[in-house]
Amino acid sequence: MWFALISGMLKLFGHPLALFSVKVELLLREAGLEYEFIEVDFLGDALQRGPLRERAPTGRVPWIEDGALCLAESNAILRYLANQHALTGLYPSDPKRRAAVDAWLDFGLVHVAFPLSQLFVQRWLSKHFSNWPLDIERCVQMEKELTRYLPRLEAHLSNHAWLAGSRRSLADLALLPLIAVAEAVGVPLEGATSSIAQAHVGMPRLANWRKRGRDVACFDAVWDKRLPGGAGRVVVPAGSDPALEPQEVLRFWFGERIRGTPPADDFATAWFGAPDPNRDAVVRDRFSAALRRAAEGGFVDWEESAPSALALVLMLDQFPRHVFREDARAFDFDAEALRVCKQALARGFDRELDWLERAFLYLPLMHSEDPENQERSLKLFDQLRSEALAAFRFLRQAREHRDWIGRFGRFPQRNQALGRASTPAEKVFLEHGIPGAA
Ligand SMILES: N[C@@H](CCC(=O)N[C@@H](CS)C(=O)NCC(=O)O)C(=O)O
Repeated sequence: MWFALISGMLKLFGHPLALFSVKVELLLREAGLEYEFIEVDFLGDALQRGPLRERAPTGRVPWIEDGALCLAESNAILRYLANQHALTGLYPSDPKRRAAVDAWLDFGLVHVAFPLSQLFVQRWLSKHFSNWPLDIERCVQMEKELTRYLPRLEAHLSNHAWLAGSRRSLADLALLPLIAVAEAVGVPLEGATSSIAQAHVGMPRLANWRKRGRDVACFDAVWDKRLPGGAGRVVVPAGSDPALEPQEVLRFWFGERIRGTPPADDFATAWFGAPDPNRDAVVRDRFSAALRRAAEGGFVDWEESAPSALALVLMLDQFPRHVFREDARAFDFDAEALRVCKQALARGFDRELDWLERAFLYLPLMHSEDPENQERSLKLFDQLRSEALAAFRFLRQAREHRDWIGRFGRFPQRNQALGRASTPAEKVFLEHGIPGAA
């Protein structure tokens, strides 16, 4: 009491959406410590200007003030609080056990928390606060870092219940809020939809550890509820890329054509001709930022009408094939394209489009390696051809694609890009068949 009167209550300077300050909050709640929370608008310019700038020891949140002590760096804060309040269950005094906690705290901060928080800023916060520019190169770098180190955590958790042994420790509290946003930033732990998950066929132990971590009494209150839809199921606000309109995508793809007519020759060449590095570069320059956003659900409002749903399908199904030619990432967006396509069909949007637009709306089905989707594709293109003779070319392609899946169960044309070994029969087909792109 005497101490509290002299020093005042512990102050935490942070932000409800700053991952590094959330981990401190988690410990304060877990330990039942009283504190005053002072929100620092780190997304604005509070750390560059204004009265708090001088007070922030490192120019970043979080920091705490405890009497005369002013301390930054989230891990240092966790250790200080654990020492100060004798939280030996979370931070053991035995040197060896403590070292294990320290090791995971450090590893977690450098190799996991840093890249994940960067992705969180880039892919999640930047959607809500448009003054944070999206830096795609940086995202790729951060994903690489995670691809290298998350599997280490996954492997470690295969024979440990918690990071530093059989009990939950500071290390778990430090990493839980970070791993909680994995899906929200495009790093799925379950299911293989991103390059990271594909490389490691999901990370079930990490996912399980996170589930158990959510049972930490205060976890939901502190963190989960702050993310729309709960962590991992973020609902991205509509229209997050105001610069791009569906019409721009449609004009780029179809030109100024009169509805119902066949495409001009140069467009047919662009769609069906040999790969053209110049066109790839144009698509990359104009649309790769939008593509990222589309993959993250940044254009959900485009799903609501026939023309904009078509624009979204073009973006997800066609653009990656230009931007990532000969690369596994060319197919990363297929599942999302297929979802948007099927939803548009369920809503009858194809009936509002002309034959050529419909053909492109149906294409994700043709690009699917699932035989059922192939059958559906064939039916739709057959129907389309019966309504517009000019759609014959698409019907022929639909037949070819269905046959390839019937024969091989997959598109051998993709094997190399996807790092799949070709079977002898596929090798013969690739060498002697006349495979088009799939
Ligand atoms: N290593 C520091 C990192 C803190 C940090 O990166 N904080 C972010 C918010 S999560 C920040 O203050 N960003 C402000 C900026 O980048 O200007 C820690 O663990 O506390």
